[in-house]
Amino acid sequence: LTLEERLAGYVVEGTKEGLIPDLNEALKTYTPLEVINGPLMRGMEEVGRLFNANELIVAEVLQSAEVMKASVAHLEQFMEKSDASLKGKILLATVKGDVHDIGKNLVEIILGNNGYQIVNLGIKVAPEQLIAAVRAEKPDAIGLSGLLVKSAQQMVITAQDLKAAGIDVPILVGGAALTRKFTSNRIAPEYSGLVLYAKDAMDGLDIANRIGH
Ligand code: B1M
Repeated sequence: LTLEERLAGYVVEGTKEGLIPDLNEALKTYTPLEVINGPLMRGMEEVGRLFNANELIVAEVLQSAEVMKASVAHLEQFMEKSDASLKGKILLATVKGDVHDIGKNLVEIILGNNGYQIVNLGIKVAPEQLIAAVRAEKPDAIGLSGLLVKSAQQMVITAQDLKAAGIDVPILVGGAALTRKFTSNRIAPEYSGLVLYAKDAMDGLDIANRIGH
């Protein structure tokens, strides 16, 4: 197997045996983000496909998630960090009903390494919890993540609840179940502030940088 195939394979198989040496090997050719967005994400896509086809059970998908998390944790130390002064504070949350947090935590790393102060509220964050956090933290933006189809709908509800609470801080949304179109047609009309869609964590950073200017 090639190095790239082995890296995807660790995620698919849910095994860490040999993972770290291969990640280090990959860093000779690729940047940490290229390793994540390339072979590791391809592995995750395959996990999603196999799970959909009933060829993997949830416990196995969890092991794959562990491998992804361990890889990201290892690669993080090699990522470029900007020493720019603080650009702003961002609250991050996976929406109510959704436990997927690998993408959100990647967003935390990328934004955190690039001058943002991140308050990560975790998973299954209900609108009332988010509203309380916005009042306490006074963030410059709110980042919402969700991977389930029902999470896209939950983002609409969350936007409505934030608006009803008088909040108009820019919202950055992302996650596999969302699209730019859904964001502009369904979420944005329910909110009084900006609602922006990010397709991945780097896109999220670009958008956060634009909000600030
Ligand atoms: Co779940 N799951 N899962 N799962 N899981 C999906 C999402 C699914 C597509 C798999 C499938 O069926 N093919 C499917 C959703 C179906 C749907 O609604 N259409 C699914 C399902 C059904 C479920 C359960 C319901 C299964 C069950 O219990 N029967 C259950 C749901 C529980 C719940 O949430 N209430 C469940 C559970 C789990 C695990 C716990 C086992 C595990 C999650 C572990 C964890 O996160 N700690 C898991 C996993 C790992 C997946 C897949 C395989 C991989 C997700 C992932 O981590 N990808 C996923 C299938 C897939 O996506 N291939 C699947 C890697 C990650 C880096 O990508 O999060 O998309 P992602 O983030 C990307 C972008 O989306 C974006 O940036 C990142 C890349 O840079 N992004 C943002 C994300 N958030 C952002 C926020 C931003 C900006 C960008 O700004 C704020």
